[in-house]
Amino acid sequence: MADESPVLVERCAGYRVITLNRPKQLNAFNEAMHQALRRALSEAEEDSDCRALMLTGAGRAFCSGQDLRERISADGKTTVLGSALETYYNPLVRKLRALPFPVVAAVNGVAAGAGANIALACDLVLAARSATFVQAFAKIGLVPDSGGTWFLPRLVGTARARALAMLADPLPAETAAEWGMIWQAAPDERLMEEAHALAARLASGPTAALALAKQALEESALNNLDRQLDLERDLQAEAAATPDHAEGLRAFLEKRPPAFGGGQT
Ligand code: T3D
Repeated sequence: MADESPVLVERCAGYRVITLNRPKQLNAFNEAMHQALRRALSEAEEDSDCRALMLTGAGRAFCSGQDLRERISADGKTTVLGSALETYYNPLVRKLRALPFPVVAAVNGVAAGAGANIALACDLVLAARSATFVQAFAKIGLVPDSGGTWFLPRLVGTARARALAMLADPLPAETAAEWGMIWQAAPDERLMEEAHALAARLASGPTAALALAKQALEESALNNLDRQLDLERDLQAEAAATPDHAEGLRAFLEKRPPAFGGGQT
C-alpha cells in the first residue's frame, strides 16, 4: 500500500530526500503537509550527518501550491486567509534560505503557485525537461507569494517577472534554465539520478563554507558593494578557521581530492 504521509523522508549518505506526497492533488499544500514538512526540515537541521537536502514531489507534479479545495466552503464562499502566509509559507521560505547546508529542488513536474516559488527558494533548482513553472496566482485573483515577487525580478529581470506574474502562463523548464531562473533542465528519465548526484556532491563539500556562501549571497541582495566586501572579509575569516579550509589546502598541495568533514571547528 502506498505511504499516505503527506511528506516522505529518505535518509541517504550525507543528505536527506524530502518528497511532497499528495500526488492526487499534485502535492498541493494542506495544513498536514505544511506541518510534516516543517518537522522534516527541523529534523534534517538537527542531524549533524545531514549536509544537504533534496526536495521533490511524488507522482507527476512537484507541487501545485495551496490546496484550493481548502479555500472555498460548501456554500461557495472563499475563506479569508491571510494567516496561512504568516503561519506556514513565509516561515517555510525563510527556513529553506537559512538552512546551514545546500538545498536542491528536483522539480519532477509542474510547480505552480507557492509550489513554484518554494522551488525557487532552494539553492539549486534542477528540473525535468517536461516540468513547467506557473505563477498561477493571477488566474485565481491573487498576488504571487512565497517570495515570488522577490525571486523573480532578481532571477529573470523585471520584464520577464512581470509577464510571468501577470500572464500566469506555464514556463517550460528549458526556458527557465535559459533565462537563469533555475540551474538546469535534465532529461526526465535522468532527473532523479542527476539530483541525487548533485545532493551527494554537495553533501561531501565544505558544509560550513557553503553555508557562509549561502549567507553572503542572501545578504548581497540588500548590500552595496562596499558593505558586501566587508561581509566577505568577515565570512572569509570564519571559513578560513574551519578544518575544511586546512584540509582543502593540504589536498591541493598533495594533489589529491579533499575529504571535507563539513564542520566549523
Ligand atoms: O490561500 C492561501 O493560503 C494563500 C497562499 C497561496 C499560495 C498559492 O499557492 S495560491 C496558488 C494555488 N495554486 C494554483 O492556483 C494552481 C492550481 N492548479 C492548476 O492550475 C493546475 O492544476 C496545474 C497547472 C498545477 C496542473 O494542471 P493539469 O492540467 O496538469 O492538472 P489538473 O487536471 O488541473 O489537476 C489534477 C488534479 O489535481 C485535479 O484533481 P481531480 O480533478 O483529478 O480530482 C486538480 O483539482 C488537482 N489540483 C491541482 N492543483 C490543485 C489541486 N487540488 C487542490 N489544490 C490545488 N492547488
